[in-house]
Amino acid sequence: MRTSFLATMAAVAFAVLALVHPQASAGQAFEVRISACNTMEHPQTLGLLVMKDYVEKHTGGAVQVHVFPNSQLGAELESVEQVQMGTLEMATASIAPIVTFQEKFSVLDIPFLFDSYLEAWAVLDSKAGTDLLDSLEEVGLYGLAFMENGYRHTTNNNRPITSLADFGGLKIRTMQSPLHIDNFKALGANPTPIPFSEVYMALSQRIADGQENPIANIWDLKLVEVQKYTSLTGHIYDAMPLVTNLKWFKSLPGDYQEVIRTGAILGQNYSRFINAGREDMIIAKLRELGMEVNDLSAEAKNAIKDAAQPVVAEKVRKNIGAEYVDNFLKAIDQVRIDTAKSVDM
Ligand code: EAX
Repeated sequence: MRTSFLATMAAVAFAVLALVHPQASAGQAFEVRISACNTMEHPQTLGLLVMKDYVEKHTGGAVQVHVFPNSQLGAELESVEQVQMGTLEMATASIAPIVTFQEKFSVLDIPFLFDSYLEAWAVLDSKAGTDLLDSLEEVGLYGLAFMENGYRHTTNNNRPITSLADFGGLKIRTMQSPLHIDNFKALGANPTPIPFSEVYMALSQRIADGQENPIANIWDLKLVEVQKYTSLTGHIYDAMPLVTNLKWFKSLPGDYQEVIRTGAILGQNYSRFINAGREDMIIAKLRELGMEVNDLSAEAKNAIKDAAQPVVAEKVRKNIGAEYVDNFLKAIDQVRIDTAKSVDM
């Protein structure tokens, strides 16, 4: 009797110790389910697989990572909601749905914010980007990394977009985002929000003339079958933050948290490189399959920027405060200055 009481007390003490000593991970096992809306071939999903390998290897298999593509566990918004409620461990989502949870991310929805992928990555990896990820803690989430989605371009069935005027009256599918809708209204288009999983169907049934997405999605969704033109408008750079439930993540043993954080960054970088590296190849394949793909002149891009950027930026300033936006713009300037300095002889 007495022995068993002592044994119970010892077990309780051990359990309490394990709680207050997050390093004590021996013998504990965890399952991590990640919800993704993209296909298994999309760069961000491939990045998640890199993370899976790293995490499983460096925890000796104690943390098992399961990647669910194609919105199998729900669309982006619902998946992040599940993570917030603690019924799902992780999810990735584009900036637009993330804005629903933390409005500060809307600074990234300002059109033509970054001049290149390298610039976008440098800013997201600077304090400006990590501050954004940290701000998710205010809503019970923990931001692990910015998986890549890429520059968003416009496809449609009516005409190649070579100037601002070509957007006129086009019915364009957008994400369910007030800022994206404002952006396309400012361009003279007729934006129609439709869920990601219904894009192909909406285009094939002519519910919309066109849509906008990065090259990887244009390819994965087989839009070549239902769209004639891809115009490389590059109006918004889009990342897909990988988020987890703050409380759940912090309850993990400290060494596992560290492995997951490192794995997420490796996966993020992999998704960036594979996406940027594949885009020209995919464009060549789209052309082979009969799609007309056009670039835009600098003048046309400037006219598009001038029509949309002030409208969206003004709204973002109103929503999250001019100071936050200005500080973010300063961080972009700093990256530009540092880049220029690095080639000064
Ligand atoms: O890769 O367009 C969309 O709705 C998607 O969220 C996005 O681009 C995912």
